[in-house]
Amino acid sequence: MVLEPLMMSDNPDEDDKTSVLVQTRPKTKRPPLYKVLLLNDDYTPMEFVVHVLERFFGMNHAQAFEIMLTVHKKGVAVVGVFSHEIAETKVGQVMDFARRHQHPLQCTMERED
Ligand code: TYC
Repeated sequence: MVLEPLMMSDNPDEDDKTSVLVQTRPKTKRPPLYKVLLLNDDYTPMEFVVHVLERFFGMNHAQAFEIMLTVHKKGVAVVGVFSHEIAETKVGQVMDFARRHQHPLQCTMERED
């Protein structure tokens, strides 16, 4: 009977084909953030938009009025940045509130890069 020699290298990692990835940096990846956007339209009253910004985005009257005017003039503005879950909740609250008052106000969310 001939016995094949069992070869083993000095480096134990070369013997089995499974390998372990060495973690170089500690993984501290933060979850993505989402911008909540308010869109302009021709019908929603300005006071209603100001109220929405005060009620759902915690703005004071002056801040809310300023952001409302930005949307009115530019067509869109970021009204807040949140986690995915909070952003979805805000969008839902605004869309629901606008629909209940029969205003065409649109609110969307967009992932931050
Ligand atoms: N453009 C609307 C008006 O003139 C006001 C408005 C502002 C509507 C912001 C929507 O997101 C909006 N009545």
